[in-house]
Amino acid sequence: MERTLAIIKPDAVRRNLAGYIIWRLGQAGFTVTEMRMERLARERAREFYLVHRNKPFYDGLVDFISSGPIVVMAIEKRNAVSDLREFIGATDPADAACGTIRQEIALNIQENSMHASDSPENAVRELAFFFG
Ligand code: FUP
Repeated sequence: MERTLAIIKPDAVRRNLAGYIIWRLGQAGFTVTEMRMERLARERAREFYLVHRNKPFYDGLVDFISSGPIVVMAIEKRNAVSDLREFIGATDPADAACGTIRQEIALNIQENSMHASDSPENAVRELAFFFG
């Protein structure tokens, strides 16, 4: 079993799609072991996305992720990290494969509905960031 972090982003929460996404996770064999709805303060958002601090989209990303409630989840499955990345799809919904969450519901490259840790090391770090 492997653990990873998933976030349902403000664009999806705002459109009442959180329940649908959680249902889809269950159908795909992911187990939600911890879950909380919260609104990220700007400073927490800046810290979470620190690796992107020099990217041109950093300020917009921080504004967006702190613009409304998110749902943070600890997810468990065999190969959870890579399987969840596959489940959410490519960053830009225009490039996301058929059947992925981002292809189905993301609005654009910024408002892309979900986050998933991109490596086992980042999964450990991001789980600690939200769940201690
Ligand atoms: P991902 O791991 O698929 O979420 O994508 P990245 O780590 O590359 O980017 C993190 C977040 O930054 C994305 F989810 C959305 C945002 N982003 C933009 O807003 N514009 C870009 O050009 C690239 C990423």
